Amino acid sequence: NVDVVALGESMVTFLPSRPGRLADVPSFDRAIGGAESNVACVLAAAGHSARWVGRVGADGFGDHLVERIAGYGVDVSFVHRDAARPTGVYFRTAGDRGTGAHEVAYYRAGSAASAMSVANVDRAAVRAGRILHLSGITAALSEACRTLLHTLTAPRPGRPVLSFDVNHRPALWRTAEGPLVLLDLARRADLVFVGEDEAEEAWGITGGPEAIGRALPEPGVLVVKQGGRGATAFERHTTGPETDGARPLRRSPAVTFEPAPHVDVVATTGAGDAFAAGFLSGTLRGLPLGTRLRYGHLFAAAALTTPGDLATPPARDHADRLSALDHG
Ligand code: KDG
Repeated sequence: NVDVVALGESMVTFLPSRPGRLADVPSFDRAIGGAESNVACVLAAAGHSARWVGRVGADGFGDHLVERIAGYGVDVSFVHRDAARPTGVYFRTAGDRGTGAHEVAYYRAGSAASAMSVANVDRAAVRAGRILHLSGITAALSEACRTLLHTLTAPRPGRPVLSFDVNHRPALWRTAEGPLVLLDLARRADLVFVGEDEAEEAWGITGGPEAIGRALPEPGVLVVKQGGRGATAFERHTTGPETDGARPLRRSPAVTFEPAPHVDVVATTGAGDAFAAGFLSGTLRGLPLGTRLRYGHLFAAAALTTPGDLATPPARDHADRLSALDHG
């Protein structure tokens, strides 16, 4: 049995050799990306067992992704190779120093991952973990991927804890339904990660974490990321009898805010994934809500201070010391 299974598209990522507009950057360095496999890699680096389920082309970029992700200690034995479709890739620029804005150019339409479906994904392998981690990116890839997520998030006995990172990527959606699809998926999850800015952009929610909490009353744990300021988590304990085994009648919420440590940001990409991995690591270890948020911040700090998506998280004893120090 595995701690966490993450399903989604991974891509070869091209990082700029210099700052500047996409139009001007002369060369790029190859790295790997993909929100869900990022979470799996960071969790594996933090000592948990993780599996990534995805689909890549039968091409060199596909080989590179599978080899690199396996190199983190992630189980890749349920990754399918598609002989007819390519591995997705994307290019990005360095963040503007003033605004942090950067350009992203995706080349992933019709990719192998966009062909993931209920017919070709081994659902038993996906459901084999204690936690199943999914994100809204997959829902944007294709109709078949949306149906797959719908199936995987349906309530069913023995379902793993469902962790969902909203990951709203407006550039990927080709229908206007994106925000509604994301809201529906978030409502089916047990644990949801969403940025305050994302909730405003996707759903027009402007009232901060409390308002997001009101819009998403279903998940047992809701984590609202508030950028450099910190993050707020709501945990709703079941206190009453359950209606049909799924929806508790009464819940007593606990709310915790944890400020983020100050770091000199090199690139924000991958920070949300590292945050999710840190929080999930704390969850797997049965740590209290505030400590889970601190782990999220510590893991995110590592990603924020590297140019690529992925950074090695602090070692467990180091993270434990840092998180306790912070409290003192
Ligand atoms: O969270 C980081 C991801 O955004 C990046 O790796 C690329 O998966 C990606 C996406 O679809 O944007």
